[in-house]
Amino acid sequence: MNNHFNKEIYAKINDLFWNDKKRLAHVIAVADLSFALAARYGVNLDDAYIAGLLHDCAKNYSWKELISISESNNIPITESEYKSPYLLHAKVGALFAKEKYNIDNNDICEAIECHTTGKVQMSRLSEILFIADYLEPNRKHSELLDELRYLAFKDIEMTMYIILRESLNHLKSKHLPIDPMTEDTFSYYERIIESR
Ligand code: DGI
Ligand code: FE
Ligand code: FE
Repeated sequence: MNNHFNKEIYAKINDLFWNDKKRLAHVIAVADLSFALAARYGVNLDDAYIAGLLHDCAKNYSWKELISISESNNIPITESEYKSPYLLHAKVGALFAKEKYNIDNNDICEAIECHTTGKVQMSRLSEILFIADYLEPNRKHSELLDELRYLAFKDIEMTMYIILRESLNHLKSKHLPIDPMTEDTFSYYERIIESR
């Protein structure tokens, strides 16, 4: 019988977030939703579950720490990441997945690396993680969430398009700096939707 529950990584993530039960609940929920979406879209189930558990493994670092870890590991920092260093938790998370959690799987690391801004030509696994991060059941930041929770299982590209559109609108309304990667990813899905 197949057992997709990864005890070792689950235990490490429990230890990592021992004093942040909300974050722990979030990553477990992202893993569960990623697993379900992976089943729907024919993506490796273990990769999706592990990517979900690990995607925020660098979230508990300060902005200063994220910058210094990036610098000392030759992770290039963009202008936008200097303005909003929390964005680096995605790139640093991918590094930690490899080095601290021994994930020797580029698909998982790539999905973690682009889980906050997205990127042009994302893999299905990356799309799944991005969507699960936005839609997991603990999230309540948008009126559209329930509609998107149904849509995610029907039309993954349209779901990406709407999430990116909503995120950009949110960032603009709060006058937050926008990472060019987020804009490029939005334009990429906009083109896909328009060319249908
Ligand atoms: O780590 P999580 O909170 O679970 O989720 P996440 O990694 O998707 O990060 C969400 C935050 O990232 C949210 O507050 C919006 C922000 N974000 C996404 N794209 C951009 C961005 N922030 C800036 N400044 N610019 C972006 O383009
Ligand atoms: Fe994150
Ligand atoms: Fe997250």
